[in-house]
Amino acid sequence: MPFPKNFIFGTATSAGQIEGAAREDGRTPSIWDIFAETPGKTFGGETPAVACDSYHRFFDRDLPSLKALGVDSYRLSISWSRVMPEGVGPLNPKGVDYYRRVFEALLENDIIPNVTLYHWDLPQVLEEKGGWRNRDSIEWFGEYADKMFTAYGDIVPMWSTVNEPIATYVGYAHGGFAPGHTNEAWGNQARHNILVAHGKGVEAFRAHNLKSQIGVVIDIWKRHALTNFPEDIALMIDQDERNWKFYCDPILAGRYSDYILEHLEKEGTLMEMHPHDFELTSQPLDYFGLNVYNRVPVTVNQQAQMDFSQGGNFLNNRTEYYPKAVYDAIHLLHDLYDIKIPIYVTENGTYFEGTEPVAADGMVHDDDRIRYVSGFLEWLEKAIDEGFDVRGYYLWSLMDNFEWSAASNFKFGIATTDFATGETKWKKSAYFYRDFIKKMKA
Ligand code: IFM
Repeated sequence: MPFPKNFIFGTATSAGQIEGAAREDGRTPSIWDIFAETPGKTFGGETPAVACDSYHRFFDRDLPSLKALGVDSYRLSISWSRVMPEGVGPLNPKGVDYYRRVFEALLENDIIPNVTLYHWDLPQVLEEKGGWRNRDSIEWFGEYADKMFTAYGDIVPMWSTVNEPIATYVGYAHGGFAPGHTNEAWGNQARHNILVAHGKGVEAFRAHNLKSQIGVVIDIWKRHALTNFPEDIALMIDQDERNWKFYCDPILAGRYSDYILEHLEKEGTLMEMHPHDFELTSQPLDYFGLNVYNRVPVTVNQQAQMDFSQGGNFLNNRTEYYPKAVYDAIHLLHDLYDIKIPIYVTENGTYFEGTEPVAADGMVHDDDRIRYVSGFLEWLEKAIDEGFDVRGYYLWSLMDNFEWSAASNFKFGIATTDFATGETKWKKSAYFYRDFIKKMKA
């Protein structure tokens, strides 16, 4: 059976990865601007100062590309420090006006703006006050969210609070992401606080009595034990608990698991939690945003782990080709949480590492990406056929962009971006996606 006629096909990006104009028109730096300016933190020392220059090129380049693709929706995010340069307090009229023009232009072209409030780019001024590890961040985010609902509540039909809160943990516990701290307890506190902040955002949304919808975006990378040995099963359980379950449990079940509470307590990294926190984390949502890229095979056998990338069903970037990941994740949300709200696949895509070869016809023939996306769409269709309520799919990403620490080296786009000129050019996968959408709508 084909996708339902009202199924939403879209593409996704985020402010910090595409906008550039990092210090223009009143914007102050985000944690990613500062982190990337620190030597050794990103590929080639690249920063998001210019990125795809979408702040200047949205109307003449990105919007026409979205129209030509025929997407129903565009998922993008607001740069907090562009609209609120001090993180809290007064709004920046130039920043606020920019997004209003973007959202209006999308709507005029029948493209639904699906707007994420926080996609990893905390204002640096707030990081200087402790950032996400400071419980005040819950109030800061609540204020920001409230002001965005006042500014755009009349025109934005779909909102999400935060994108992939695991990135906050990585940024405070492991150092690979901004702000670059390496303290496990900080990481746990930061990820707890952002989950409560998410709830504060939902609460603010409800207070506005809007007709639009609000959700959250969580990435599920299900672990699979490579063998049935108890050690591998235990590792799988442990990693599932510390990864996607850490976020899904408080949001969908209103609590952390006993496993995680006991382990963090033992490890001395348990976060400060207040009784009201879980009422906030589990605020009713209108939809669940699922980011799904792959599964993660695990084993205690180091040799097997190393060998894992040497054979089998792999893409050119040596990641496993496992499109059933989307079907598994949808099942898991039902089996584990009995989820009753619609699911949107808010991100799915793959990357090329390095310089993608351009063929004699001048085009990037990214057949691996087409294979990957087709596979995921097939499994998604199967889930829908089986009766699961999935209403949309967003391909990551509209164009090559600033892939965080990997900067321009990991290319997730269905269009190339010339970072020197700001020119973008469709890859073969963009034509594929355009034709696929057309066929589904026919
Ligand atoms: O580019 C990121 C995005 O910002 C969050 N989800 C995963 C993507 C690919 O790594």
